[in-house]
Amino acid sequence: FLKGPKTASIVGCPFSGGQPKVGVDQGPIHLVEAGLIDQLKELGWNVKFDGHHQFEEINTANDPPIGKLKNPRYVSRVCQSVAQAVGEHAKNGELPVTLGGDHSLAMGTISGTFEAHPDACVIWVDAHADINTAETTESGNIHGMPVSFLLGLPGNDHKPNEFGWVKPVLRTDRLVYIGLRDIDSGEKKILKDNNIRAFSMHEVDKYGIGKVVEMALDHVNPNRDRPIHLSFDVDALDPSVAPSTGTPVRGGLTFREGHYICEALWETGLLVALDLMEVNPSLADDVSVQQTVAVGCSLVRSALGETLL
Ligand code: 6HN
Ligand code: MN
Ligand code: MN
Ligand code: MN
Repeated sequence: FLKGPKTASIVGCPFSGGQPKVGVDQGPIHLVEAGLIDQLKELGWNVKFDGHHQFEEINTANDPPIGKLKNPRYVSRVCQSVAQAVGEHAKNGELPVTLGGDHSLAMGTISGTFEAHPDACVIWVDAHADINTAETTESGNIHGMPVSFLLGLPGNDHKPNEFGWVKPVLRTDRLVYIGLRDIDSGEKKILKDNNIRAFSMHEVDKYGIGKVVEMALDHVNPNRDRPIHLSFDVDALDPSVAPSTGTPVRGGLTFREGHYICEALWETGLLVALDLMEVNPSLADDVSVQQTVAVGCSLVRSALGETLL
């Protein structure tokens, strides 16, 4: 995949069960309505989009919490079906672009990627580490937990059986974070105890984004030969750049820093899957929503080869 697959498959996931705020399920619908598919075609991609992913409806009344975890059955089943969709596209040699929806979906997308690319690495761009375990989670919101499930961290022994299909496909040294600035105390301990490499906004300020991306790649992909899965939570960007999202945190990536990450990963020729998560069009005024959706589309274009010159 020297310059990446030529077909991108859009996996739109109108799903919000991993967190409590309504509206994030409308994210993918807005991104597609804003013209993302034609924009990618204009970049030379063959784009497959067969409508937004359909989920089995689960009556939340029949889905009481298990331990602290909210909507556990619903989140699990949706993510399992997303894993299957992404896995199939990836095995076909296509580049799956998953549009969220909340970030619990990455449990599915990354599981799918590893089915096709067992030696892949993950670059997680986010204000948050999303690495709480079933024990450490304070909110019970599963969008704060997908990474711990994918790593198979201890403390997830208490992970409900419903999530038994999530295999520990990800190794701690094949994961790197960029953009962190709001980490729960339990998560800080997990990052330390497991020696997980993270470039917070402090490191972005200190070294600059160019150096940070290079160091991140040196860590997870020293020989630049491993397939890359980029999971981009739009709340990694500063709220002034991407206001319409459920858990905004000030002090985030600038417009250019966010785009630079996408451009630099495209340039590696190793990108095999992309997630764009947590766009919530119901959480702001019309102008802010339009701005956030437009930024979302342009991040995807950058990751898929749009250049400035
Ligand atoms: N996201 N650490 C918090 C929690 O609820 O566990 C926030 C998680 C945010 C998740 O933005 O994808
Ligand atoms: Mn499909
Ligand atoms: Mn996230
Ligand atoms: Mn986040």
